[in-house]
Amino acid sequence: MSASLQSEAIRAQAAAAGIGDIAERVFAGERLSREDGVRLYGADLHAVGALANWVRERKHGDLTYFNVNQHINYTNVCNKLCRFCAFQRLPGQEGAYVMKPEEVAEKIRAQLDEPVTEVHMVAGIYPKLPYEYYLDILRAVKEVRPAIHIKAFTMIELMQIARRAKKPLAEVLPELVEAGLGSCPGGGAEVFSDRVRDEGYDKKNTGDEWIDTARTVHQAGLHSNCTMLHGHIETVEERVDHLDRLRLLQDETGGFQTYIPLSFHPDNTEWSHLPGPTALEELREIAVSRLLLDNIDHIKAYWIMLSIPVAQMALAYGADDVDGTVVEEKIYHEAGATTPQQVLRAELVQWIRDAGRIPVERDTIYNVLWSADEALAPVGETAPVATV
Ligand code: V47
Repeated sequence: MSASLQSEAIRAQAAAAGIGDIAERVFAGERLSREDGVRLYGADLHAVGALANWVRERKHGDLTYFNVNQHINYTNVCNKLCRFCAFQRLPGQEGAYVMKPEEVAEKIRAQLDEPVTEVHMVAGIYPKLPYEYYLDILRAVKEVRPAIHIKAFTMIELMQIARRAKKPLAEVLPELVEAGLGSCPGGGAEVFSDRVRDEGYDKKNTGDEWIDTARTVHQAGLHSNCTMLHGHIETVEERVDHLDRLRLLQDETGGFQTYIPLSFHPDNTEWSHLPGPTALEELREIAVSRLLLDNIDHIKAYWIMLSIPVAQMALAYGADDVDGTVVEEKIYHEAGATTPQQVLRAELVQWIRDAGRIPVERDTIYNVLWSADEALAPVGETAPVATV
């Protein structure tokens, strides 16, 4: 279908769904308001999805990004007692663990035969861990695999690390970078609303503190991602407020690379009576975020929590990234995720192709390493990266 026929079809679909005015603003490249955001949550999903897909294709065409990564959760000990979390353990509780730096190194060593370019390292908040521990685990990773990009520490962990260092975060970040930190993941943001925080995670830092920390990270020259944990007790207005606050910080710093809607998984949590989002709600979350977050380049459909079929659908509802090979995932699997712990690079490539998109292997900061699109990078069946 030609581009103008496509936008005519979307225009008609949007008009029938009562969001014709929003579609016109999207086509004109205008920023959508909070009120528009609330309306998008109430309108026909497929009309919202078609509009989001139009934005996705204008930004990225059919390109769909993935990476070859590995997750390490260095401790599950945590003092935040978040009601949505099945991963946390108290010190001494059965199943509680803290990895020694050598154990972290061993996890990296075990993947040396794989073309891994990123380690994603997040964990609970265990106040007994000294500042040096965090530097040591970064160094341990780099010693085994010097070229790997370390994406580590949520804003919540960074606040804890600075507390232990007894220094402002702005002074701590260069030391973490010196030890190997490359960028920061987007977790720990949950929903910024104080109401939701009071009910669900009142020991966690506030939304304002999360935003201030992300600002400091970006001002230090580091990129980060951002997230929202949706599908529990939050309202539509609270979701829109969360997205708007991310958008405002992005206007200021430009430091966010990717937004990832995280679908709440209820099993083994204090919120196990809640159902969690349906696949349709997950697709809407992807679509609304693509439309509201006009200043964030990428929207990630994190296959681990969505399932591969829903992630494939999400590539037609606004998402352009699917995360990576992962290897060993604990946070969602403890909370009932039934997806595999790992997919192979070739499988990721195939299912992106099966969804009608063009797979592009990226590094953490979106340099293209390999693509099925010859114009971007050499075509080949394996990534041309030697990361050891
Ligand atoms: O902060 C915890 C969430 C986050 C549950 O930056 C849960 O590329 C659903 O942030 N159900 C950590 N979600 C993971 C994270 C992440 C994941 C993938 C990619 C990136 C990235 C970041 O997971 C936590 C919390 O918001 N979480 N428990 C649960 N039961």
